[in-house]
Amino acid sequence: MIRKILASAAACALSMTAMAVSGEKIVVGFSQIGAESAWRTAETISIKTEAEKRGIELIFSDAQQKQENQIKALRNFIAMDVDVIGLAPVVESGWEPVLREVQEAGIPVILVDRKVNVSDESLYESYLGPNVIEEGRNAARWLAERMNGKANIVELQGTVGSAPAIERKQGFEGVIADYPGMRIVMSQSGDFTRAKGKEVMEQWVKSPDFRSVDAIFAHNDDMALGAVQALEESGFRPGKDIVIVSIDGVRDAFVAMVDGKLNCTVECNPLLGPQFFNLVEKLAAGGSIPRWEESFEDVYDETVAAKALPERLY
Ligand code: GZL
Repeated sequence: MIRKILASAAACALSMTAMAVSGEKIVVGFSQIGAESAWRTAETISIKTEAEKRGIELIFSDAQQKQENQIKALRNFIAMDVDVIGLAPVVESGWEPVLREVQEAGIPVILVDRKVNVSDESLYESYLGPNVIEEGRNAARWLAERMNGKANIVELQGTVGSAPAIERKQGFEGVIADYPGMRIVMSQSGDFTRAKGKEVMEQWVKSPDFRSVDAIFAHNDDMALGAVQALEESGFRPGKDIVIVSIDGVRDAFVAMVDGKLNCTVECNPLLGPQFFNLVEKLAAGGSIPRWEESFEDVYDETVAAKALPERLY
C-alpha cells in the first residue's frame, strides 16, 4: 500500500498516481447508509458488482442509517489507509471533523447520491448523484398537470436532515407555489422506509381532514408503497381516490402503476457503480474529476409503466 504523503488534493493525486504506476490494487472504503429502501439495496449491489468486475478491493460498511456508524467507518478506513473513500451520507450535517481527519490522512472522498453541508468544499473531491431539487420539481410539475392545478396534498418526507428530503421538498414547494389551488395540508417523515410510510398514513387516514386530501407526494417509492398498503386496508382506492406521485423508479413502483395503485414515479438512478469507479480510476491515474458528476433520470407515469416495466433493472 502506497503510504500517503501530506494532506492536499495534489498529494492525493500524486499518491494515487504512484499506486497506478506501481500497478498495486486500488483499495476503496465505501460507507453505505444502510438498506432502508429497495433503491439503497440496488445501489449497494451496483457498487459491489462493479468493484468485483474491475478487480478493485472494496471495504464495504453498512451503517444501518446511523451517522455515528458512518463516522466510525471513515476512521476505520483511515486506519486501513485506503486509497479512496466513497460516502453516501445519511444526513447533511456533522461531517466536518471526520472529513478533516480524512483529508489530513491524504485520502480523497467521493460523495455518492447525497450531499453534505460543510464550510470547506475541499473536504471532498466530487459529488456523484442526481439533481435532487429537480426531482422534487418534476414530481410537482407532473402532479400540477394531472390535477389541473388543484390539490390538497399530503407529503411523506424522507429521512429528517438528509439532503434528498430537504431538496425534494424545496423543489416540490417551489413549483406548487405557482399554483394557488395546490397546497400541502399534512407533512411528516417516513424515514424513506415502507414500514414508516405505512405507519404515518395509518395515522393520517383516521383524521377527519383526510377526506379533503386529493394527492400524496412521497419522497421515495418505498414510503409511497407503504402508504398504498395503508390506504387499501382503510377502504380507499390508491391511484384512483387519491393520486400518488413518488421518486426513485424502483421496480415495485412500476408494478403498482401497472396495477393502477400508483400514478407517477420520478426516476433517481441507484445504479451508480460504473460512474463511481470511473471517478476512482481517474483519481488513481492522477487525473482530476468533476466537482459534480450527475446521474441521469427520467419521469415515468401510469401511461408508460407497462411498456417500461420489463426493462427495469432494480
Ligand atoms: C436519493 C437517495 C435516497 C432514495 C431513497 O439519492 O439518497 O435514499 O431516494 C434512499 O430511496 O433511501
